[in-house]
Formats: sequence, C-alpha cells, structure tokens
Amino acid sequence: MPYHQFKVSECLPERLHHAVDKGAGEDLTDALPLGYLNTIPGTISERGCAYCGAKHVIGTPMKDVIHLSHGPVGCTYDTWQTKRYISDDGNFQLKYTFASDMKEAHVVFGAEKMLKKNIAEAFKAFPNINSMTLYQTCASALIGDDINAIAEEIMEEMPGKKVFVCNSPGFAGPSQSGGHHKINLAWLNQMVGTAEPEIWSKYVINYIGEYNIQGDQEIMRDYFYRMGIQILATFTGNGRFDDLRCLHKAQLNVLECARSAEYICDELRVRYGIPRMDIDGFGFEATADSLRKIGYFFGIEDKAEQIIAEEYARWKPELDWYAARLQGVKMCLWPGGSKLWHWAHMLKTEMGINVVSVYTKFGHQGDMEKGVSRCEPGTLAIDDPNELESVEAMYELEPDLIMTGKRPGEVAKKIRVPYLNVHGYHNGPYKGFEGWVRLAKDIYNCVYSPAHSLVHLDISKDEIPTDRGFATRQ
Ligand code: CFM
Repeated sequence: MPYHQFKVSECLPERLHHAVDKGAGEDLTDALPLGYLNTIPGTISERGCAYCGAKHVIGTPMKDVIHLSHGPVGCTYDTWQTKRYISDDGNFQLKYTFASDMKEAHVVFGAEKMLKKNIAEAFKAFPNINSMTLYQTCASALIGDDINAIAEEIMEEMPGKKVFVCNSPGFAGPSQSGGHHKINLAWLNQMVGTAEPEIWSKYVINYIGEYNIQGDQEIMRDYFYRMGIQILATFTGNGRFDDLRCLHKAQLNVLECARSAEYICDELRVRYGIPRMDIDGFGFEATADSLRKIGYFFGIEDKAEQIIAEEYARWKPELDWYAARLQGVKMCLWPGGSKLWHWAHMLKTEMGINVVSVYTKFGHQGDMEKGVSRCEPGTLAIDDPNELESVEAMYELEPDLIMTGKRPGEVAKKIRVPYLNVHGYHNGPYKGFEGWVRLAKDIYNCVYSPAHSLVHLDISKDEIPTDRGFATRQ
C-alpha cells in the first residue's frame, strides 16, 4: 500500500488517501493521491478561496484597471500585492487596491447604493483609467446585491467607462481553482469579441495563463517578438483591458499555466476555432522545446533555433556553475498548482536537485499525474496539505530547502528549514533562460546561507503537536 501514514491520518482516516509515496515504480494509478476534492472538515487547509483565485491570481495582474471588490475591506487587502504581478507601465495595479468597504449595517440593509457611489468615486479619482473589474465577495453575494445591475447603470451614466463583473464569491468552489474557472468564462462571455485588434504580423498569438510574476511575461514576450510574433494580449500578466477583449482574433493560443487558464483556451477553440498549444517556460530544455513548437506551427523554426542558440551561449555557463554546486540537494517542492509538474523534472535534469516531496494545494488529478510521473521513485506526494502534515514531512524527509508559499514558508522557517517563495518569488523572474539561472542562484543562496547553521532546532520530531483540534474527531 503506497499511502503515507501521517499522524493526522490516525485521527482523520480520510486524509490517508491524500498522501502517497511513489515507491519504487509501482503502477502509478495506485500511487496518486486523491485530488481536488472538498477539504475534509477537521483539517485546516492551506488553500485559498474562489474569490482569491479569480481576483488575486487572474484578475488583478491586468494593468490599466481599477480592481474593486464589493465586500469588507479585508478581502481586498489580503489579495493585494504579495504575488508581485508587476507591469511595464508604472504598476498602477499594485499601487492601489479598491474595496466598497461593507460594514455590518450594509449586510442588514444592502450595499448597492454605496457600491454605485464608490465606483463613481474611484473613476473620478483616476480620470485616466477607463476600465474596472468588479468582484463579488461572500458578504455581498450572500445578501444578494446585484452587482451586474450596478455595473450596467454605471456604464450608462459614465460613458466611456467599462466594468467587467466577476461573480466568484469565496464559497464558489473547493479552492482558488473554482475562481480561475469562473473568471475565465466570465471574461470570455462578457469581454472577448467586443473590440478588434490591429494586426501587424503574419504570426499572431494569445499568451494565456501567464501572470508576469516579477517580469516572467516580459522575458517570454521578448523571445516571441524576436521571432516576429505578435501577442494580441497576455491573459493576464502585464495585460491591457482593451487588448484582452481581442482574444478572438489570434491564430494560436499559447498556454503556459494550464491549471488556471485552460478553460478559456478550450472555449476559444470551440467558439472561434483557435488551436491550443501548451508550452512551458521554466527550464532551459522546456523553454527551448516550447519556442521550437511555436516555430514549427508558424514555419519559422529557424528563428526559434537562432534565439535558443543565443540564449544558451549567454546563460548556460552560469546555470552550469550553479548546477555543479546544487547536485544532490534535497528539496520539497510545494507550490499551489501547476508548478509541481512544470518544475519537478527540470530541477533534477538541469540542476541535479532531488525533489523528495511534491504537493499541490488545489491541483486536479491531472496535475498530480503529471507531477508524480516526473518525480523520482520514493517521492512523497501530498494533496491539499495542512500544517501538521507539512511539519511532519519536513522532519521525516529533512530537505535542504522547501520551495513553497509564504504561509507554509513561515512554518518552515520556524523549524529552521530554508524556504524559497515560489509564488511571489525572491529575485525573479524565473521564466526563460535568464529566469532559470536566477532561480538557480536563489536556490544556491538559500541552501548555502550560513544563517541556518547559526541556530539550533528547538522542536524535536517527537514533539510535533497532534492535539490541535484533531482529537475531537475520531
Ligand atoms: Fe498557475 Fe500560477 Fe500555479 Fe496558479 Fe497560484 Fe501562482 Fe502557484 Mo501561487 S496560476 S497554478 S493559483 S502557476 S498564485 S502564478 S504560484 S499557487 S503553482
């Protein structure tokens, strides 16, 4: 039986099926954790909510837009900034965040009037900004405020202003993934096809599922431009609201994060006949293969080869320097969704790192299949982890570092496991050839930093708490 017995699963037997040791190469169908189910009551999940998935992951990287949440201020504040989705024109989307600021009285008496007033006020405060994304939250959805109607009224009363409505309150799915799905389809239904692009190239793509974390999109955009390819719009990193209305006119959808954005690609194929090509910009080989694939599609593979040769010449020696020093480093690779399968094998083949555990907070079964199949035998795979399992796994596996997000990362720091943030990054971008070297450098600095040897572990393995809320459930 490949299931991994955590202390949590002694109290919550259902958790047993969510952690699996890959073993020595048994049939993989037995070695996959269950994926993308509702979180089991009694365990505190690390997942985000469907509002966060819609707003923080996909909506807010759009750069020339007022992002306004209809709800209490905490929803907006906690989905702001930390992902570092920068833009190339002044970072309006990072400098400001907007909330209607619902209070108790609004829950009782309704908040539509206040919302309308606040939308108008926001547009007046920033007269150069003509577009808005408006997000439903749990509080406003539960009392039934009709944000679509308010958006319509505003667009009538303020000509030239556009409001996109995203109806994805926090409870609209088991995790942030539910919000990805909702905003994908909402954008397609409300906005795509409402503007026409200027075409200047024979090769025209949409770049989908790329959020410009610390400049990832700009690295990849540079390669596409050097191949003579026009990007109509990027969904959504560094993306412009009006450009994203033109997605229907591309010849090809180039899809990076399939977990968060395959929905819009698949619908663009159905409705507009645009083919979907999945690519991968993390790692030298993966990036090179991706540029080649796109090159073949348009018959410009010579241009792809030229860029690959130039970039290898420029960056490969640096990667090799780090790789020589990272051989055998043990890592827990604990991202949210697709990075587990984008990264697991590239870290091994290009840096010599042993990924001893993968987890995904909200990945679907297919993400686990792809991730686990790319891992070495013996890897521990965990679906929808919780803090106790994470701590136990770190003690058992003794990794040299973990790559994860800020919440589990802070826990790791407390037990002196070096942590690298792979959601907002440390010194990104991490995409493309240059980005992969930057990641190698961050891993090197993380692992070789003397800071961790200056402190001693003050919690031993036997002291892992098991009684925080779990004891009540038998
Ligand atoms: Fe896609 Fe992402 Fe990810 Fe994701 Fe995310 Fe992210 Fe992530 Mo954090 S869209 S699934 S919901 S690659 S925010 S940029 S790093 S969990 S692995």
